[in-house]
Amino acid sequence: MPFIQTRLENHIGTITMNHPEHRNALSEVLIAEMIEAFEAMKEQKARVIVLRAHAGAKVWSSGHDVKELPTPGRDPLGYEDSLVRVLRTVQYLTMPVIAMIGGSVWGGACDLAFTCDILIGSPDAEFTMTPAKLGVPYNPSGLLRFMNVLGLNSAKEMFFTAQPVQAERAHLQGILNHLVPAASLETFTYELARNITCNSPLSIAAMKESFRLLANASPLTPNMFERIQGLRRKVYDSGDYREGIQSFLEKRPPVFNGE
Ligand code: LCV
Repeated sequence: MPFIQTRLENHIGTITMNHPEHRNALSEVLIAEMIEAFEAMKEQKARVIVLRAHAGAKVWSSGHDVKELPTPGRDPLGYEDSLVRVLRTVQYLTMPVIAMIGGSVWGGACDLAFTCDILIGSPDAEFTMTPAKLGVPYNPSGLLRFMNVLGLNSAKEMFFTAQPVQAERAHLQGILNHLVPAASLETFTYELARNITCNSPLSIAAMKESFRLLANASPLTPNMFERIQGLRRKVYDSGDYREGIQSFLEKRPPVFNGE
């Protein structure tokens, strides 16, 4: 049974995450199917893609598959990590991706949703950024994305508290482009998607890539990059990182001692 279902109608692609048993955890298998689906939509000249969870999902996605996080000593969000690869796929797609969100969104799934171009949510949507709860040092490109979407202080609060941002506040903070009643989420989303399909795909593709380049245009000297990597290595080499994963697997709250 595929973890990803796809549909393409009138230039509107739909990619549905469908692994309810594991709350749509972004496992390597699910992500491989998702990347394949995005690339197929590009081949078939979709003009816009809707990324959603299966009908009735209480959890849009529970984020990176914790059971697939590497053992301490290896970067948990390295360039070739499957989550980081699908984020790049979405960014480099020439057509807009709309995240249609009902239910809770966790960790790397927040980054996946924020990497989409437009987010439309229902009142039960909520966003929780979990690295601090797992002892994971989030990566610079992800931190920059949250800074761009939320602004520095709100991004810090989301990462430092690991507390959910509910739909209302997510809309106020600009995470959600639109907050609509659950009953009209699908109609509203596809109406907006249809709008996009009537516009020039060439113009949109050029503007999407320009937005990407401008949003990432933060000068980072090699020294700055190496300092960040050194800070991150200390964390993913730590007992806290080990404890974060172990506590999840043992279904108990983590006990961090900062070493
Ligand atoms: C593996 C899972 C997961 C899962 N991985 O259902 O951003 S970072 O840096 O933190 C990054 C590293 C990241 O994204 O990390 C992952 C962050 N995600 C989370 O912390 C959310 C973890 N999941 C949960 O808190 C709960 O599963 C929620 C609240 C999403 C749903 O709770 P619910 O009671 O409905 P269960 O917890 O019973 O989960 C059902 C099954 O899905 C697995 C979970 O282990 C369980 O499997 P078993 O039935 O085999 O025990 N599962 C859920 N999320 N991210 N596996």
